[in-house]
Amino acid sequence: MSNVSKEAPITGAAGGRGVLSHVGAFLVLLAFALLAFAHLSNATESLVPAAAPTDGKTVEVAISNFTFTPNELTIAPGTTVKWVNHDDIPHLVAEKALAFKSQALDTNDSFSFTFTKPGDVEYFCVLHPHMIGKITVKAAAT
Ligand SMILES: [Cu+2]
Repeated sequence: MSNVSKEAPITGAAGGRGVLSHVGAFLVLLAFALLAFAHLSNATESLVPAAAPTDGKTVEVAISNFTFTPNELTIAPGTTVKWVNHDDIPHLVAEKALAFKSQALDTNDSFSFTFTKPGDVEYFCVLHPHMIGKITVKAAAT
């Protein structure tokens, strides 16, 4: 009877694993830090003029915290702008020279106006005249 002895498998690499898992943990932490930073950057985004002209569509302007958002807007002729009041107090949207004027808008009330003529339109809140906004009506480039 022969006693065959098998050699144990070599487990030399085991020593290095601790270091690798430390590096891995560091990378995970770094990824979280980057994500958190990206999130903070988004939170500081401000009132940017809204994007592409739309034709024959309705674009919404939110009234929130005594601010029109977006407060500058470029649209194509034929676009309807719909103001929606998200505040707990009434607001009243009017063109600077009163070319249009809403009723007093309670919470979640809205007012819509369709802009047909190219040009700049400035508007404000009659109840809070420091609330202002601007709409540029401009035909899309062809
Ligand atoms: Cu107001």
